[in-house]
Amino acid sequence: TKPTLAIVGATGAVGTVMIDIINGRGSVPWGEIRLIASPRSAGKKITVRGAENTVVALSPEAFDGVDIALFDVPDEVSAEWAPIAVERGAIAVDNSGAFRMDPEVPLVVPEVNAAQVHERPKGIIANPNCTTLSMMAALGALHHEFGLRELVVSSYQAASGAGQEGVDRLYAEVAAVAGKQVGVRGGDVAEALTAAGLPEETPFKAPLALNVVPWAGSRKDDGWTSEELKVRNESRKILGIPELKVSATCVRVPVVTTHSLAVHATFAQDVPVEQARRVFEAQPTVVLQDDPERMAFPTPAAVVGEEPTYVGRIRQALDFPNTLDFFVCGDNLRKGAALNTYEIAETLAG
Ligand code: 2RA
Repeated sequence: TKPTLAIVGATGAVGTVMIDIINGRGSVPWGEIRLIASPRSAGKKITVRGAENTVVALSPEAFDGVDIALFDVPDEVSAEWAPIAVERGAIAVDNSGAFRMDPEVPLVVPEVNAAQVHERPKGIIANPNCTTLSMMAALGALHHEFGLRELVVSSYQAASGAGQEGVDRLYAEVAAVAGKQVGVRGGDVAEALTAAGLPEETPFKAPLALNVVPWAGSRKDDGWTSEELKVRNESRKILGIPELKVSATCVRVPVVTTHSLAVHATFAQDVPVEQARRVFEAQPTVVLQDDPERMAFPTPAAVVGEEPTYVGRIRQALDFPNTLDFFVCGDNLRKGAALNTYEIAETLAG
């Protein structure tokens, strides 16, 4: 019999993309697909692969008969409910931050470390944060070939990383400044937002329209943010390089969806650009878009809704040996969240 798949958080932002991905697949290995959400959303009807599916409320019994449960819910909900799903016999694949750095929970990007799905003493597999994930297909392929030693990255993170609330805020800010002479001396952006009646409280800590904000996530020690530490810790764990030197600066930009990263990566050996290109071309989940003569390079707006990671602007660093600079774009809601989680489930199903 075919395995039963459950999606916990089926009505949320990532859960919705997950169903979209499942609907777009040519075939799926699942018998039943069970949609689970908070009691508030229970009873809602959603079409999955042509059949009407009724959302059931999160409860221990909801996991009975489930083989693989995908969690797209806040950290505290995963922390409580993933172990319950495991008790009921399921493998939990969790997209929250609750288990990512637990040494007994593998952190998986299938094109980098798929075999680790089988090493799961707690019955839980974690999906990385979207910022790390957006560069992993590209970086994993290069590491495999050339041996990564050091990583310096700056992120350009989309508003949807902060959820629907973030998207709504960005649209409201853009509407508030549209057609106005602001962002110039005497035309303060923050004042324009206040004048338009926008609440002072924002998920981005500063105006995002006509601006960039060098802050994403929560405050950690010594001036770092949670997003920056996730890039460091998760990259080390996924690539299996515990001592990898990493420094990240995470920045929010006025983009709705798709995270971008400027990557400065140092390897154990010299990496000519042509060799890097060959590695990217051989990686099925990477699309190379890099032709300076034709101004071909990836941009986040063009990558929205795409499954692969787009790579461009590949250069050998002029002043740093064995080092490449390049730019990547990945849809933070797809490969950055729902798609990678679903690919882990596909890997489990064989
Ligand atoms: C963000 N990476 O972009 C986070 C979402 N988990 O805000």
